[in-house]
Amino acid sequence: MHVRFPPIFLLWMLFFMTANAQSMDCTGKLGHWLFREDFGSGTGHGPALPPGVTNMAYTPYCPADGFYTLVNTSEGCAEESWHKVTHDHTGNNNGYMMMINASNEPSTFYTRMVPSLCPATTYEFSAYILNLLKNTVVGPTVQQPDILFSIETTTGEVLETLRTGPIAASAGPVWKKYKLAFKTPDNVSSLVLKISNNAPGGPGNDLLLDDIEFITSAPKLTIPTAFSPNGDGVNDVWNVINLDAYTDCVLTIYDRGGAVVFKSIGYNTPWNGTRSGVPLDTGTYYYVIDFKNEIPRVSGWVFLIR
Ligand SMILES: [Ca+2]
Ligand SMILES: [Ca+2]
Ligand SMILES: [Ca+2]
Repeated sequence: MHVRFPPIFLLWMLFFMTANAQSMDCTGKLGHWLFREDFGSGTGHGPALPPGVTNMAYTPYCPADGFYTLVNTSEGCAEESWHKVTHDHTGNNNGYMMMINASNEPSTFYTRMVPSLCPATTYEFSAYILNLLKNTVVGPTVQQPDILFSIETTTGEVLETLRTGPIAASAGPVWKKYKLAFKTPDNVSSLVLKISNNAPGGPGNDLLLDDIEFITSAPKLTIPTAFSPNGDGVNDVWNVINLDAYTDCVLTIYDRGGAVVFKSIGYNTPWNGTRSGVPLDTGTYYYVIDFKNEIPRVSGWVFLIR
């Protein structure tokens, strides 16, 4: 392959690039979505959740206090005070979301075992919440949702929590993403997610929940834009931090003429500025990192200084 690249690399020289990508799973393969609850799709109200997932009561109608349902629209429910939400979080017109009208007592409204996690590994949990209440609904008794996400072991040990605080009502419908990172203990591969409402029911405290996800955490690459393989012991190799975690990745480095000067599967041995053992000249070189999965490629320029 022979490609000429524009000399825009100068702009990047003193900066570091970073890229988010997913980490390995237990077997050394790069990770994917581990768990996703999107509540399915269909017409009309969706079915009740499986036993044990919620302690709220199911209704195939607009939920009163203490009830939940699955809907693909909020149309027809409390239109005076609730936002009209005509599709789920991902924009799927038939996609369901969980519609919750909080119970009078604060309660855990979603509990789910998340199996098949790797021990001693960092994960990211996220979920989307929409406060159904219009901000024109005011009064001393009006409540806003105040949600607690809790990641626990199967024996109830709390690993990490995130509390939203009162989610302010807005003029129009707004999905808010909440996320937290946590690390599994050494010998733990199943966790429990609990989502609780800390505020009482009654007027307000009505919400939509959608797209609950667990993904392997993204070890951040730090990519130096320059290195100096001159044997002085300082920056003599191109040390792309965390790239060695991506054992399947393919790193290819080209000279300005587009010829391959270095290629590596994984990155156990950092590039030392040579081509087949012959030192390369001072100059800019172009790199492409292909993770060999759904993570987008990363590319850019690196400056070799002698
Ligand atoms: Ca959905
Ligand atoms: Ca309510
Ligand atoms: Ca050096």
